[in-house]
Amino acid sequence: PRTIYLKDYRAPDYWIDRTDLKVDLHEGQSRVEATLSLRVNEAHWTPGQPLPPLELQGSELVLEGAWVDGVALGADEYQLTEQGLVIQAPSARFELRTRCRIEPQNNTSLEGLYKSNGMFCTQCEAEGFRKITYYLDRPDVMSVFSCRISADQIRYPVLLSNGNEIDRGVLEEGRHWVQWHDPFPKPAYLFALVAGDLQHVSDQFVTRSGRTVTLQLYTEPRNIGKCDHAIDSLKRAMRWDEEVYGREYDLDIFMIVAVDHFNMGAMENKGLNIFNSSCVLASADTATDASFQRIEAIVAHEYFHNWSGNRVTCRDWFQLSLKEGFTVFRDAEFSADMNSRAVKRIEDVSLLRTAQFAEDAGPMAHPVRPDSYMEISNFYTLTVYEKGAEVVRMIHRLLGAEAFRRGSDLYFERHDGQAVTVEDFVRAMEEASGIDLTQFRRWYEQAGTPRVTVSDSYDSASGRYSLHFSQSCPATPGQVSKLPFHIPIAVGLLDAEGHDLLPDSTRLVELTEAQQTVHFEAISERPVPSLLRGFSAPVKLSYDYSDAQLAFLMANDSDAFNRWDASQQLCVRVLQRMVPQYLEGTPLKVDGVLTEAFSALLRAPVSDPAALETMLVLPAEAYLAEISEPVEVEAIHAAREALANHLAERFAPEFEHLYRDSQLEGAYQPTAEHMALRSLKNAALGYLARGSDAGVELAHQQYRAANNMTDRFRALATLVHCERGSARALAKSCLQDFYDNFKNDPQVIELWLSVQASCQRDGALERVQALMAHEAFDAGNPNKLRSLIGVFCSQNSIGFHSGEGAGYRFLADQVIELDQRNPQIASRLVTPLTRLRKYPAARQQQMREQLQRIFTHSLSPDLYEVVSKSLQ
Ligand code: B3K
Ligand code: ZN
Repeated sequence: PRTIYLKDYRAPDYWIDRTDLKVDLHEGQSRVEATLSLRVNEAHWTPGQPLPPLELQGSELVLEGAWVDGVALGADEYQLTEQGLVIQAPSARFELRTRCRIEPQNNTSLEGLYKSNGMFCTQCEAEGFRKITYYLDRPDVMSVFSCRISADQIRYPVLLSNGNEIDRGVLEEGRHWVQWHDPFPKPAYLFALVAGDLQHVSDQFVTRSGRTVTLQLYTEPRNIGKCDHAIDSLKRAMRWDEEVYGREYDLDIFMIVAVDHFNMGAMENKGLNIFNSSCVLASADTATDASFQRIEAIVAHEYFHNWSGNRVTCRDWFQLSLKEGFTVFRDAEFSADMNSRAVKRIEDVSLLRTAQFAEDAGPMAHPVRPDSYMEISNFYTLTVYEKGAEVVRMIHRLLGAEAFRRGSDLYFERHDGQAVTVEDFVRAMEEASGIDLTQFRRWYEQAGTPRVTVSDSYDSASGRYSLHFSQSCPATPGQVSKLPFHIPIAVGLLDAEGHDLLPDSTRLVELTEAQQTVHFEAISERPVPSLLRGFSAPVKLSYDYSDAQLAFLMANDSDAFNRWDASQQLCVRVLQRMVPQYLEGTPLKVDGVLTEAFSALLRAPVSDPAALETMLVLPAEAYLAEISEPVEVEAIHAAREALANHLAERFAPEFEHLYRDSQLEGAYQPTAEHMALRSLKNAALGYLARGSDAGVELAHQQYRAANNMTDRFRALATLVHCERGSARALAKSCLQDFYDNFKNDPQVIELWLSVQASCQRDGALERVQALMAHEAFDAGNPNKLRSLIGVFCSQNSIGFHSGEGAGYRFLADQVIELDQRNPQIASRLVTPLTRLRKYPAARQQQMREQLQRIFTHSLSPDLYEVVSKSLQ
């Protein structure tokens, strides 16, 4: 495959003002007729000169005919190439009609038009539209679409596309048609079509200017009882975008469709969002709190794209973070406003530190705005999404909420209906605020996670406290040396009583130099610094705290995020001291400071259950791996287990109280308060089951008595993951019971697969292989692949790395086979093998051998790019 470079960007030679599609759906061959109103790009052509050739992209299409201004093209008047269809334009404006055959029922890539459980649906971002018809399949070509769908009336009573339904009728042979028109010009990646035997729930939203919008959620009839939460979330998101960004919805109807086979979470097609069922359907009996919250966030994310992505779209795919980073920032703030702000921040930062930092340190590291790619599907990454959101968050912090809002208003107004760049976004922010972001732009250009090292000094005579900062950034592929970043660091200073010493409690320090010292005057005593409050920049910051200082921050910092961070850092330290003990074969010891800090935490009255729960969750093995070099898999696991067991034993009475005090009466409610109590209760349950057989029995009781999926599933997971002998038989019978009760519900079965895939007890690989042969597994469904194979390889470190490379061989086998059917998923699933350089030599070699074995096969561009870069 070839490499595409940002520096080679060139506007298209033609524009497509109108796109009229006729899609004739059949069980065998479907037909797509496309009529395009083309107009030469005047910037590339002067009258009198020959017109440039029109090169349309197309893939897996069978061309049946092409007509220019109504006249059929002869065989010598067009060329079919590897990329698509080339014709000579007759004039500066003309109409091209093409007719193609496609076979959606055989499309296993889930890109373009395909079938899921008997319904037709589409996924066009980034380059799937070219699998539907010949087109200028690039985001800077924006067109007004209409779409007439025809299909069998019995099998496909519901026919949907973007915009408004404008007409419908019946045809011979039991067929019918519906005509849709979308008045807003859009790139092809936002096109969508759905045909199926679907039911829907309907609601309304009145915009602040008084327009009534119809809201509909379509799904297969069996799921109709699982739609309310998504609709409620949608209404909250619509209101929030009006209040916080002044953005109103623009069509008269907004539709969501739930689809079981989907490569990603969801897709923001104009007026017709398509969702992975697991990211939209929920009921108390079948969905956990975590999935209720994820649904709220994703529904909001896709809705917010209507402005940040659809009304203002991307010029080219290098600008992907323009819409994704900004929209993730928007949905994170929405979730923070709807739930606990601190907990949302903690969850997002945990993900960033675990997975995005690992990406930044791996062979696929790239800037938030990449400057080259082979396959764009590989760049829907944590860097583009989550780090991109952190970059927007830093702009928000540097400008302040008001100037940021002026900036977003300017951006939306100035670029409405355009396909623009990250630069356009940053410039709007600069112009609206008067703040110079020249150096800040490096966040978009340079890959890698910056390191910030901090030391301090205090002069008691003058009352001057000084912080000395130095920053650097490790080399990443193609970028050896980096220039200093503009890094906002929120700093607080605590006195000996734990009170903030600074007048406004927090001061924003702006680092711009490689080395920089900042002074604080009139500081009455030597303070304990609270650094990077709220995680004000996506960096790795280090300051040489004593254990006692971390315990002090954990108890006293006024910044909730930093209280959590101090507890994590203290745990990390203790765990990192245990790793060499494990390797030397000496007993693992837990430091007393940590025990005391937990004692204080657990004996204090519970003011914020959600925040307390985050502190009871020990740093994940994946995070511990990210900060280790080389990664000692067994030692990390043993250390973490030992620490958890120590806490379980030491604080059994406290956990018992927490468990009893967090019980909820009455019907399940997915409210923030109830979710917080349930999460705290279930964290306590985990420790209780570690600590005693009575705790195991408690988990079993909870499993049986639960009136909601959160409590039931957490109890099941506790039993499955518990190392105590008394848990074995109970885990087995509950897993069976769970399966018997929920086997017809795909979302619940995903949970069932994932809890087993993540179980680290001996024989994990064999259990996963056995599950692949189980009727519950379906290798054609990405959710099932992710819940079983994905979870095993990325979350079951002991299982994946054990058996002399057996786990690596297993993953390579799966990826090789999957690449034939679904390259996007294959290329994502292979990720754990690409982290080979983190591991000791023997494992590294075993991982490399498997990557090399994959590489001997004929690969999709997706997998080729990831594997070749990992082997470099
Ligand atoms: N924009 C889609 C992602 C499409 C991925 C294509 N490979 C979902 C989202 O970010 O909202
Ligand atoms: Zn998005």
